[in-house]
Amino acid sequence: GLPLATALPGAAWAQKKIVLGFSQVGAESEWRTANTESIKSAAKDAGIELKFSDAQQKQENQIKAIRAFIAQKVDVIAFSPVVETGWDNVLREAKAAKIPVVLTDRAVNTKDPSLYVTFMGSDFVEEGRKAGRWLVDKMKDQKGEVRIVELQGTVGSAPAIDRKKGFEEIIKADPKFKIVRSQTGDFTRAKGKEVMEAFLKAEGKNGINVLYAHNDDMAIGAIQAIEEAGLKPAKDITIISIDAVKGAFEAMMAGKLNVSIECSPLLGPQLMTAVKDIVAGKPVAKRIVTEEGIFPMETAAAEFPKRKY
Ligand code: GZL
Repeated sequence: GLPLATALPGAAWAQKKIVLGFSQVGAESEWRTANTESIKSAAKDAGIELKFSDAQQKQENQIKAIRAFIAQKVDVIAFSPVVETGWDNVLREAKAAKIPVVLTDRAVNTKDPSLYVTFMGSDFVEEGRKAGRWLVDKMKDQKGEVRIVELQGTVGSAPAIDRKKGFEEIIKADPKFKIVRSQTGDFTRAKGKEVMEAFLKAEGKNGINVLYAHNDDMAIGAIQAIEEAGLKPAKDITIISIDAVKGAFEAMMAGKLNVSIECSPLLGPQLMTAVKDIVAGKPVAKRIVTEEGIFPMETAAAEFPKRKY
């Protein structure tokens, strides 16, 4: 008789390749490039065809990309929303086209949670709390006021809103902590340096005790500004940042950064598992939280060889 393979209907043995459309925020930070690398390599390992778009941190480019994925009738759409609001219309178009949507890394602010299947990423409020708790402990013997400047992430983005909220929730317990300046550095090294220069000019060389940066790239830019002002980063100004990317470990090993709170970009494998489960019609948790640690300067050299991003 016929060899078995030719007897089976096409679909049974030549499984159609899943097509995933992914709209990425941009390439603004070390974190982002590590996140993109994780997604691309996980798609390859999973045998999923990836259509990838870089929005250069512009919401309108993400919306255009999502519309293109709908037109191409991809199996699943995933994206990391650059800001929290303004997504309902395009998500309703995806729903009308019966294309499931996965949120990775950042959340959206919507009244209709049926517009996405799951949101996987860090708890940014907790990251802010961890930064606050580390500072409260570091300054426990400090009697006078602790003057803090804050480099916020992209205006309107979930990490910027939530990291600020978590940090303030912790430091408000003690009136000695004062955020004297707070401005966005848009998660980039260049803007972080530029804004820190302005903070130093406004507050004077002895007017700042602490820098709280919402990501390592802005902290690294600020470190350059602090050194150019003739101050010692991590000594004259205590520096706390978030992500724990390679650049942060290098700065900590050079004694220029005090602590980095981990925010893992390695979401690729979890995303591909969720995509396969969705296509297979399996239930997927509405919220998948990534587990993360805290890395102070003292442990940087020992941890560095183990880091994956
Ligand atoms: C956090 C991510 C943030 C990083 C920044 O999950 O959205 O965006 O903290 C990145 O480095 O630019």
